[in-house]
Amino acid sequence: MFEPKWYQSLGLEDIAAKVRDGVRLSLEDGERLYRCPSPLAVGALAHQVRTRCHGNRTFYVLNRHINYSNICVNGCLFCAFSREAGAPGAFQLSLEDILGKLTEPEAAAITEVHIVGGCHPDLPLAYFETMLREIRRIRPHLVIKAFTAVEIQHFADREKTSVGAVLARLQAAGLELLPGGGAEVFSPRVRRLLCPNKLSGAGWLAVAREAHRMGIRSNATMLYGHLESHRERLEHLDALRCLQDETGGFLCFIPLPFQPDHTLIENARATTGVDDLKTIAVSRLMLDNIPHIKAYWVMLTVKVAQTALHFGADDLDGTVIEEKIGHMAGAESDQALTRSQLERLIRDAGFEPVERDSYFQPVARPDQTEAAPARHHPCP
Ligand code: V47
Ligand code: SF4
Repeated sequence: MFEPKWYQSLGLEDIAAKVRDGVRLSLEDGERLYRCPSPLAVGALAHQVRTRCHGNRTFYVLNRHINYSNICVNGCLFCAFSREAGAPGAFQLSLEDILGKLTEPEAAAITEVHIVGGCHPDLPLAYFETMLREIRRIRPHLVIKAFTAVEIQHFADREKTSVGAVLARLQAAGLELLPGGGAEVFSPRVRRLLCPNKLSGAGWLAVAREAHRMGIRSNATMLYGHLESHRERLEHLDALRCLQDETGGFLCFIPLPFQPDHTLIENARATTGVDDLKTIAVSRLMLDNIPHIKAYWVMLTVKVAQTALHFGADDLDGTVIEEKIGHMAGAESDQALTRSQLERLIRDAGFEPVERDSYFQPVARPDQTEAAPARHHPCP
């Protein structure tokens, strides 16, 4: 609801008019939204955009996460998941372990598998090609969303080949989409302090650009709530917006609140609920060309994720089944949600739940009330 007097009293009438008219927001607009004392006003603007794009629909997916290994050469300070090879807690799944996770009864109805790991020093690209081919063989209809831009660049470096060549081999083996991890914040200042060994922000964007050029769609994330400033968050969003203008390849953006337990960041604290909701809303408002904003319940908590549906988010991710990266850093959410739990959360928030596939198309299931037909929305 556009309430001119409300926005006027907050000094945001020009931003409200831009949102109403579909005009792109500047970084300074973004800073003013972060400074606004009323999270509800910022949320209402984002809700306007979300409703214009998706109506009353909120998406979820039946999916399963698999981490093939946590052995990683990068040692990012914010990461409680990774281990050096041979260290206590280091793991690496066999192909049988991975296929077993996809044949267990809990995974029977999933339409997507989300596979990521650390930057493993020794695993050759052939291991990942076999993994994808075997998954394709046993579950031919599953969409395989796998390997962050950071892993893809690591495979290319290890094989002494190009990112394009790696992506082509993985695509031939069954890779369809890249998940959005590894982006953190692109700021070189923050990366120097928190993840100096990791692929740079420019490098992350270059891998996404190459994937999009090859027809591989991808997601994007932002890890927030550690050392970064609001300006650095907004610059991160702007870099994604610019690449999206160029390629149109991003499907979804996922703000990831930093989970501080067992990390190497001193005096780290969890984000607050208001920062989480404002960040969802500012993301929706700044990213005027990325269609979907995901409230990832694993890291936001289920309650904040549900509330985020009124602050610009239109997707809840999905069933997940098993999660390590957030939980090893203290995430308090459960490991899994069922379809009926997801639908209840969405309905209770006043929205219409829509089971989607990995490309955000509604899934029609013969055993369910028919999913709503795909409607074309004029934005993003
Ligand atoms: O790549 C690492 C981040 C990412 C912490 O694409 C942390 O649909 C919070 O990318 N606290 C993994 N975050 C999660 C991810 C993701 C999740 C769900 C859906 C999708 C998608 C992507 O989590 C990592 C890293 O950027 N991360 N440590 C931490 N302590
Ligand atoms: Fe490795 Fe990713 Fe953890 Fe960094 S965030 S240490 S790259 S697993």
